[in-house]
Amino acid sequence: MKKKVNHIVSIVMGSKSDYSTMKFCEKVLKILKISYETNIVSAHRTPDRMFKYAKSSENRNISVIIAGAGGSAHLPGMIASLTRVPVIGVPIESKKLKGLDSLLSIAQMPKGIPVGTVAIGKDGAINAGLFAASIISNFDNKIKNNLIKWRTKQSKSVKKKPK
Ligand code: RP5
Repeated sequence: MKKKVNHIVSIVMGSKSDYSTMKFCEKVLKILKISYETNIVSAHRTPDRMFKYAKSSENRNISVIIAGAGGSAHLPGMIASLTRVPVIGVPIESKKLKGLDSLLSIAQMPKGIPVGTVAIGKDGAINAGLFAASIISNFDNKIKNNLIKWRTKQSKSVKKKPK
């Protein structure tokens, strides 16, 4: 019989200050009953940690990586260059440029190493969790059903009239 794989999403962020945004990924994954881990890994402040983290991700059974970073946000691209695990980048809203710097740094990867990029801030963090769930639902029926239920609930919550 085929052994059931436990799909794990790995959430990383460049700084503790990113957690106020990245906690929304955790929230979504919890609702959808997806296993996850959360770590601080900085491309420029902890480059050795980043290298070890990315290099070990395939052997550690990680299905999707969600990487949040702000400013000159090279973390998602650097991780993606070191693993074939799909990486979703969350642009953190920076103080000076409101996250436009983060967005462009993550989205504008030159060809060869892709990073799936979501919107700046909380919406992006939520969508990153949902996107990871969509990827995992290709291989896991339990997660697929949880995602379908979540979407049905969302549709039902939208009123037909504004008042
Ligand atoms: C990036 O620098 C982090 O992802 C964070 O968004 C930004 C600012 O970090 P802190 O100065 O708040 O630690 O590496």
